[in-house]
Amino acid sequence: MNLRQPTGLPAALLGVDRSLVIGVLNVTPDSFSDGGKFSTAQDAIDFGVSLHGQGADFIDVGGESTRPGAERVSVGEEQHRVLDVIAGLTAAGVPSSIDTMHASTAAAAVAAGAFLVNDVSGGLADPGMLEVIAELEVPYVVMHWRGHSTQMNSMATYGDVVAEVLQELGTQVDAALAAGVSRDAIVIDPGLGFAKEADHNWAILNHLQALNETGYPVLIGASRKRFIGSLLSASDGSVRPVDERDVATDAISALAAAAGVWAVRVHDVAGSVDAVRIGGAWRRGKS
Ligand code: PMM
Repeated sequence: MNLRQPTGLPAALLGVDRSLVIGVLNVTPDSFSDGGKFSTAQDAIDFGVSLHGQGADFIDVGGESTRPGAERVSVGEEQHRVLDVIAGLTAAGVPSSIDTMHASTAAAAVAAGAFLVNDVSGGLADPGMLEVIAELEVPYVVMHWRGHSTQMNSMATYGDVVAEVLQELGTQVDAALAAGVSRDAIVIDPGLGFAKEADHNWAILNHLQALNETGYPVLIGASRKRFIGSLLSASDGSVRPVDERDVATDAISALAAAAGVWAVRVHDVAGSVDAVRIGGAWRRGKS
């Protein structure tokens, strides 16, 4: 099927001919769907190992919540949360990535065994990030981003959201290339829910082909997000609760895989593992 892949993947992932499933492991007290879940690093490691056992290709470890309104955490606190977890996953043979906007956390996480840096600010939050990524020579997720969680809701204004996200992502990618990041290491992500209202997210999902046409592997993070909950509101108008959004997330994983994305980032791994296989067969027209 020849889905695009960044360079620098662990050997076990190189030959995988379907969209990858990334398991979310937030070691935070306040993430919107899974905050406060672990009381020790070992609990978090065990959960990551179990997600891998369910078929996650790798585990994305984050120590700073990015839910709308979230306050920043210090670099020290972030590293205290994530580094032992990454080291533990690495020791258990589970590939991991680090979800961080801090260059020093990216470097420390890679030293602890992470093979990819997932930066939801796409290089915009920490002026040192792009140089560090260029030095580390790891795959790097550049996500479309307009501002921090405390302010991003007020930044969700677009004329043509697809064109503007592509154009702004292009600027972020150009900055990464100018800093020496290899073109082949870059993954792009439209940043669903980040400075985007529900219909902005749906418009982007309706145009995944335009993201693919950039030539970069595409990552989609829709899992359990509010735009799913609001679409599936009950007749009394109440938004579908976060823990009842996994079937809908699986549907998005199938459709994203059918559109040829490189990876989906999800909380419910087992459902999306099935979903990307369905989407892959749909795309190929054969099993
Ligand atoms: N979303 C969240 C966190 N990290 N990373 C990428 N690349 N793309 C996303 O859409 C994304 C992300 C927020 O969701 P969470 O709090 O459930 O992790």
